[in-house]
Amino acid sequence: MELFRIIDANLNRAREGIRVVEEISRFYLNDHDIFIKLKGLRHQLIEGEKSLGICAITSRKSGSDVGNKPHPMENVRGDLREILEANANRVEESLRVLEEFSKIQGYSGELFKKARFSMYELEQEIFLKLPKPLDYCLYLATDDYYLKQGNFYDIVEQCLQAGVTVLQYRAKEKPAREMLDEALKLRKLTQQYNIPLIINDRLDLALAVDADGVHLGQDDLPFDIAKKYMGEKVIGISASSYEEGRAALLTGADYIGVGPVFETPTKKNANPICGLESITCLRKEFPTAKVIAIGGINLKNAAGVLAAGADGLAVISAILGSSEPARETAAFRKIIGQSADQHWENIK
Ligand code: TZP
Ligand code: MG
Repeated sequence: MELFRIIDANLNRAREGIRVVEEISRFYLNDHDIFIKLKGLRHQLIEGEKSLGICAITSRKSGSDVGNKPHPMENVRGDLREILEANANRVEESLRVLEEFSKIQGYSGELFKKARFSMYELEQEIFLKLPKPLDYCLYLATDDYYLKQGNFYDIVEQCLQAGVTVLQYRAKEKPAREMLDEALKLRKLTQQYNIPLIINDRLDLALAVDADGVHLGQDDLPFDIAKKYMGEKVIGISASSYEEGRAALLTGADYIGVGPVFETPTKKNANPICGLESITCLRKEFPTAKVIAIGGINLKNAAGVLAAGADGLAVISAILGSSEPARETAAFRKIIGQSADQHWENIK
């Protein structure tokens, strides 16, 4: 019975989707109200099946279902919002199918329609409660040399306006007080533009200025200690090879900065260049990890770095050393946009 197979498949799909969303509300949000509403929705489906007066499971033929192969994108979920979106869509679509086909069975489908609208609302409610994932695509870091320039903060502001998505305060060889002053200025600017601020090396400073995250090198405080103080804030780790990157991701780093990928004029005593291969290997092994490339990145090599699998470009001199930093920033964003379009084309 084709009709019953459709109803069975969509009841299952809706139940499964609701269950996934339920787990987000229960374990990530600890939100009892939403959890109960979702549970109620699942029970409504049982009522719906009863109203149809059928026992859909008897018509199931999963093995011979021509549509039982998963879509390749089902294996890729970057964050909680993507899981929510995919599963809420699944529920909403299934409910629509149930509504339509139950009419053939002589049932109004009203219950499924109501459930669908409840799901739209719940999806939005949960979405707004989930933490916004960081966009690492253009990660600008500072350096002592540029910090000394008289118009430094104006330049940073222009870059934030032109499309920098994360700012890292990175300064070496400076008294803590001076670093605090500089970091506070950047904190103010980044808050104004709603851009996350990450502090390099120093956990104490990250906490002192209430930064969005800290970036730790291999010789800085270990991840576990930083985690104790940073809680849900971002912890990034530097990696100069595939092995270091892998270890950092397995430890729990929110993102890794891999490099130097090319020769860099900025970092003294930098590790030997690690090339793009390490990025490609890390991307293959950790499809959803945030892998940011650093070291010698410029407008000429940016597209290649992204094609190798980087989620973001961490840049110092190409932007801050440019005669027109804002224009350079915008040019980076253009390349990043084109690479993203290309990426989706390749997946299609
Ligand atoms: N870590 C590895 S390379 C590097 C850091 C901090 C410097 C990157 O600067 P630039 O000017 O973008 O090469
Ligand atoms: Mg460091």
